[in-house]
Amino acid sequence: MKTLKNVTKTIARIFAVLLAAFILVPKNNSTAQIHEISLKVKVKAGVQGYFNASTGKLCRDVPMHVELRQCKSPYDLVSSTDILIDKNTMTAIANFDIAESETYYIVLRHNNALEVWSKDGGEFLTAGIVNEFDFTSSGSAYGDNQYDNGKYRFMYSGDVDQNGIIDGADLALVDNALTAFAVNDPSDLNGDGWVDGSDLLIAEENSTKYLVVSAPEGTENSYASSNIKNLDRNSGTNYPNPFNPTTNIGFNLPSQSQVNLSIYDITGRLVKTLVNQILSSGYHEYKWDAGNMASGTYFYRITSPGFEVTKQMNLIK
Ligand SMILES: [Ca+2]
Ligand SMILES: [Ca+2]
Repeated sequence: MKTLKNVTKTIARIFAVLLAAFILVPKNNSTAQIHEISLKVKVKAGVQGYFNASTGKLCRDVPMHVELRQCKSPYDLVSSTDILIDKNTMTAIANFDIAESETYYIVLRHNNALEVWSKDGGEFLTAGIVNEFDFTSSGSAYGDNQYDNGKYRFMYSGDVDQNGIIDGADLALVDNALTAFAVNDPSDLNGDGWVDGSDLLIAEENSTKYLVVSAPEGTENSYASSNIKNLDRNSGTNYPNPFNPTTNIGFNLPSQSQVNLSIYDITGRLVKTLVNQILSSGYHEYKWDAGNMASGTYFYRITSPGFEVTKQMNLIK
């Protein structure tokens, strides 16, 4: 009888513990689930020149910035993250800190490639699962502005200054980096670790095609504002350098602002002010004619509210 009582007690205790666990566990799970539900997209993508046809793989892991943008004008940024595309699988999972199932544009950016938007109309992405989007298959990019190597489609290489156009300014950056034997530089257009003639060839080809970002109409402002991070690093470039007797100094403005661009000699003396006024957003370029100046090192300084850069250039007569 005593034993039966004990057994009943024990069973009652087990029930009590189970009941407590049953009450507590769902609470904990539901809290955890709220944080665990996010929007995940497995992205397949590559950059022109990074694909090694003999191995069938990218030549290195590729860092990318991924954005989700609204599907309607003005295509506002919803969320963004950075990913590292695996060179073997050409994929990476972008984990966005939002949980709304919705139709979005997926936008990819790489530090030397032309920004690419996903297909016209956007993609419906579901929170809580791993969605997939393949940028390497035919017709997967908005405007289809990708390089086709016969097997995959890749983001065009060559937009070194990240202003949305592959042009002479980018070509000059690659040329300068090549002359300086730069390593681990954004001008390494094919991702093999150094800047050489093969990179110059890609820049030359793409800059003569006047390649620009293909994006829905009305995205200019959002493109510029999301580009600020890259502008700080790349803004202000002159070409040619060294020069005789003229050189062109180019820079990007994310928004309309007051800009001063001035030239100084090696002693810090102001030589010339090329511009000192309010300029519209976008790319600007000014020519400096140093025909009456002596050979030597000069500096140009670009100042704008919240931004200042000083760079060196050499006049060799
Ligand atoms: Ca460019
Ligand atoms: Ca290279």
